[in-house]
Amino acid sequence: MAEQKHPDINIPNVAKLDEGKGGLPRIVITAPAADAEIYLNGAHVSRYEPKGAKPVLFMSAESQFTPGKPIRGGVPVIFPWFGPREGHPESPAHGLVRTMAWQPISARQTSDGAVEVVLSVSSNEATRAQWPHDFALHFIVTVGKQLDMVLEVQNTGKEAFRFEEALHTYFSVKDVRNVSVTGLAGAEYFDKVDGFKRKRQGAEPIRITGETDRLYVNTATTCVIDDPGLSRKIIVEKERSDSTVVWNPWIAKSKALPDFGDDEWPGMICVETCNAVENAVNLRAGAAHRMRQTVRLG
Ligand code: TA6
Repeated sequence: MAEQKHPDINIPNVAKLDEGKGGLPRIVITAPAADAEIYLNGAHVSRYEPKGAKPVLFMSAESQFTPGKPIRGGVPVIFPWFGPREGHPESPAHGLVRTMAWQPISARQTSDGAVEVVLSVSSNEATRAQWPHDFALHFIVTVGKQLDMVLEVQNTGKEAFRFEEALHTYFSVKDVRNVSVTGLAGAEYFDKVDGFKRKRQGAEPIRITGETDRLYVNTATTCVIDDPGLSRKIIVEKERSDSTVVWNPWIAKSKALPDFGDDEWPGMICVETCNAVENAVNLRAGAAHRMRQTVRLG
C-alpha cells in the first residue's frame, strides 16, 4: 500500500506522528499539562495522563492494534449507529468510523499551552455500500488540564440523514465495586441487561454490582465518577448530547470479550457521551452537528 502522506503535524517536543502498537500510526502529545496519544485508526484517543496523575483512560492489555479493527479502551468514536445496527445483523457494531484510517489535518498549541489536533474522515464507496449517505467528520481533540473532544458531523450529501454517535470513553478506576456515578438521577434509561426495559434512575448514586449496561436518554447533564480508590473524581461534561451510557461488563461478559482481560473489569467504567435511539440526530443536507465531551479531574 502506498505510504500515506500526512500533513506535517510535528510540533517539536510537543506533538509528533510515530509508530505505535502493532506499527499503527499514532500521534504522541506531550503538552505542559498532560500527555496523550491518538491512533489514526479510528481517530482513537488511547491515552490521556495529566501531569502528576495516573492515566485517566483505561486501555485493555488484550486490545488489538490492527488496521481496521477496533481498539479496546480509550475513546472509540462511534458513528453513524450505536451498538448493533437495527435490521442489519451483518453490520459491524458501533458503526463504521472507529475502524477507519482517519487523516491528521492539523496540530497546534493554543495560548494556554494545550495542544489541539484535528483529524478527519469522509464517506467513500465502502461506507456508502453500508450506509447510503455522504458525510465528512472532523474530530477536534484538545489536550491540556482537561481533555476536550468535539465530534463534528457534516452532511455533505443532497438529502437529510439521521445518525447516532458516541464518544465511548473508557475510564480507569481503582476498583469499580467502590465507584459511584452521579448526574443521572431521575433520567430514564434502557436497561440492556434486563431486556432493554425502559426504567427511571432513582436519586441515589449509580453503583456497579453486576454487569451494567444502561443507555440514559433525554439527559444533557454532567456526570461525576467518584473513585475513592484513586482518591479522585472524574468529571464528564458534554454539549449537544442527549444520551449517556454507563457500562461495565463485569465477570461473564469480560470472559466473552476476546480483546479484554478476564480480570480487567474492576479497573474500568465507561461513561459515554452519545446521541442514540430517540436522541438520534436528524441532519439536513449541508448542515453540521458538533457533540462535545470534556473530561477533567476534580
Ligand atoms: O456501550 C456499551 C456497549 O454497547 C455494550 O453493550 C458493549 O457491547 C460495549 O458497548 C462494547 O461494544 P464493542 O462492540 O466495542 O465490543
